[in-house]
Amino acid sequence: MEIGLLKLPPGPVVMGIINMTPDSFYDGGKLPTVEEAVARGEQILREGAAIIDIGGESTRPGAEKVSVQQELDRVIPVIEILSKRIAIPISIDTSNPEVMHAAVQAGAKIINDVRALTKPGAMLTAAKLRVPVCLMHMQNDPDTMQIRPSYHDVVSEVLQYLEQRIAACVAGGIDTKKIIIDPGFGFGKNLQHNLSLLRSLSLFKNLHHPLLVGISNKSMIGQILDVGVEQRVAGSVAAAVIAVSKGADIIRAHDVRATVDALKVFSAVVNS
Ligand code: 7PM
Repeated sequence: MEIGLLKLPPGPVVMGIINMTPDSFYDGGKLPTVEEAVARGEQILREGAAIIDIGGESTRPGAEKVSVQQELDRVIPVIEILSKRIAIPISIDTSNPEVMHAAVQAGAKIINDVRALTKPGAMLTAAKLRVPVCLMHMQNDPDTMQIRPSYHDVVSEVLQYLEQRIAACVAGGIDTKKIIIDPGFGFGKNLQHNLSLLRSLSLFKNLHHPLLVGISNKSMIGQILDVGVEQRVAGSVAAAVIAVSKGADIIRAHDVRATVDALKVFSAVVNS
């Protein structure tokens, strides 16, 4: 797949996650060190990911607010080291223009924004940086999004939002070929909303942009299985396979090897 000038391997690919936050699903409670994060990045690479996503802001409801400086301190040293050591592109999970700019200077190749470039200055900064951007749908903000998510028709409302954000970003100078879209599983959605979006995921292909899906370890899987976050691997992999069967191009995942293996089985069947 090609996203602007960025080349990715053919077929659906996995985006591995490095959470530089104290509430990462992996390092319960403590902030990973730069060394730990770099080691995690090298592991993600070995396990077959095509992209590494690095974020320093927790978007969990009730998470402590981090300043721009804190976010920079968390992610920039890791991006500087990893971008020199590994061949796959790094994406920066941020909504702040200062972080976008510094991350791309440090070697990041993709901007992944759960707020779809709605913060002041974010769209202009992304346009000037000329890197691919992922626009994600979220209802309300991280603190309030899970209080009472409500839609008349979740699928058409998320589609309409992404259509509007694509149009705004193109008008704002972003190359349409560099826009990735994401329905934002779990971001202002209850279980029924998430299931409706996954069931109807193929409709997002009508927007004609690469489609990214992040379901890995989310509460959607926890609710279906009634298990904690450490027991969601198989459920997450199942959801990833369903997503690619409906046209997802990029799967954002914590358990990279398991997800890569599942997508290889999927692709073998499709290409046979
Ligand atoms: C706490 C709560 C920690 C939620 C981490 C999370 C997505 C994303 C995230 C997604 C895109 C997580 C989320 N989720 N970016 N960033 N799509 N594009 O589960 O679904 O990792 S953060």
